Amino acid sequence: MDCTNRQVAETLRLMGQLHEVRGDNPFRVRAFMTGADAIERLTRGVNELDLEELQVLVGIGERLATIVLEICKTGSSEELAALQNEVPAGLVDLLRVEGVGPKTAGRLWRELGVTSVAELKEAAERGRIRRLKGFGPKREAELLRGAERFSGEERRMNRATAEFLLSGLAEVLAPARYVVAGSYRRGRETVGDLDLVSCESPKELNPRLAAIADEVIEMGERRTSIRYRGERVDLRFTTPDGLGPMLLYLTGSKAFNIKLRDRALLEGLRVNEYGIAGRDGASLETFPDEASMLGALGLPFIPPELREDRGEIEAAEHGTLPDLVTAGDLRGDLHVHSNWSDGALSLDEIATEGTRRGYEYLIVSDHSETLRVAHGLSERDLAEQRHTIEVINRDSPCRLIAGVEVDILADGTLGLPDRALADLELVIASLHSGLRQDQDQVTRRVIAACENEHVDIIGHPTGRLLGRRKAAAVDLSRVIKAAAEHGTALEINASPFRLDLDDVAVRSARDRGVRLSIGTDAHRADELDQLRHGLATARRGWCTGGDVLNTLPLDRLLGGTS
Ligand code: DGT
Ligand code: CA
Ligand code: CA
Ligand code: ZN
Repeated sequence: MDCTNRQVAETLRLMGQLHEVRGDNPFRVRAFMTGADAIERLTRGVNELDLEELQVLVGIGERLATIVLEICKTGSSEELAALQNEVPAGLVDLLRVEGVGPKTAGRLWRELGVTSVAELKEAAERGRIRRLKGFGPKREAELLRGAERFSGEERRMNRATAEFLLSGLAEVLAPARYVVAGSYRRGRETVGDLDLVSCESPKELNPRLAAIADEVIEMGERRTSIRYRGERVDLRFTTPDGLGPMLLYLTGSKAFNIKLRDRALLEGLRVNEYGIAGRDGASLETFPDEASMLGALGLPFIPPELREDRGEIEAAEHGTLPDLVTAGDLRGDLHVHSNWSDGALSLDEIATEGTRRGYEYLIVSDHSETLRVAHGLSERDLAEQRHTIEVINRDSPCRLIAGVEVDILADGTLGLPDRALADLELVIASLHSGLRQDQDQVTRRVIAACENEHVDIIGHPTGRLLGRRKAAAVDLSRVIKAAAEHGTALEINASPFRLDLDDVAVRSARDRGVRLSIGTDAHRADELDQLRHGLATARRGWCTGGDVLNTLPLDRLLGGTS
């Protein structure tokens, strides 16, 4: 199993949290947490290290190093399985509620028997929490608010978690063939549950799923649902000649399916997950793939990212579907941090990683000095960095672009003087502070950045962190208008924890002629692979190659935007 450093770190963190929920030795809890941090900071892939290297390079003890090896190999560990067995699954959810740390979760569980968010809410409503030692009515109200807010979006997985679970499933299901459907396949920024379609026999797959399930929700010949690492996985069984309709159905979205079904009904056809039947219900026609099924309905293939009933069926009818941007169109990554600020990679390593990926260019966009927590760079640092970049560019096939991610300060000015910005090849301006300002104030700041002649891109325009921090109250329609007017690009930050702008905003930006810039915001090598998440969001926003800055050749990128 090919775990990324982040995945291993997240697994260790989960183990640390579960230990803490149990009230285990605080030193053991700390060991998991500091081990996780160290692995995230590693510049090498944790997969490549052996037991001894792990102890030396990561600075962890032998016991933890053994667990890391086990996670790398199997995606999980026996100790984690034992912890999950003991701690109710709902407690992991509870940890995601604002105001609930592992200690609180553990006490709520042991002292009040609370094992889920719903039970937390109930306990708070009944005034049971205020009676716990050290809690009180104020804390109770805070927890109640947290539990109430923990709805919809916050319960959804980000794409990194979804992919981690999918790689675990791939491991146990191999060599069986199956297709991932649902919102994951449509490229949604967050995923409620995982949906798979397989043509293999249930006899073959069901026992393997049962073996890894936290809980079997349903298990049968046609469908199986399990809970795996706390998340739901739905699998539908079909045959190769019936794969088309099943995949089309399970990919959704629901709104798309309903529109497709209603449209077919007008022509006397009945569509379901098994195929197309005449109105009399006579014979059912099956299809081996989606394209042939859509063709039978008089439609061309519609890319999954568009299937949201946002006009794509009408466009398909009229032959006006957009020619969506593809991975092959992207020439480079437009948001990367180096070890000059808070990244792990040296400039040399960034150039090597870019070359390895076949990129034409990679930006180096470190923070400006106003962002102290990230060791931001001063005007002088940037000049020095620029010099190093020029030396590397002499013999690097992948050209480094001298850029910066400058702060949009709370008063609307930028974290570096114009003089410094003018010396750079590409400037990203981002909000990192004052995210709670009122709508007008925060919107004016972003617009002022759009208006600055040196700013090329607005980075992660709303500042949201999926499931963790709400977007700032930025009025995107005003920002889009200003960006169109001044030729400023808006970023699709490709980090699976951000995906900011989102698909809907991307669509309205491109409709108004604003270019989108896809940047991974990578701080480590493995994060450079996040570009694909940003690409999915661009495609969901109906972007063609021409709408995306990263498709421009270097000379046009630098000449045309600054
Ligand atoms: P999620 O899991 O909330 O991120 O979103 P989806 O789209 O993966 O939704 P899910 O897992 O509930 O269902 C998978 C697909 O199954 C969905 O995209 C479309 C189809 N589907 C589910 N429920 C219905 C329904 O009531 N009617 C129709 N026509 N299709 C449905
Ligand atoms: Ca789903
Ligand atoms: Ca589902
Ligand atoms: Zn940033």
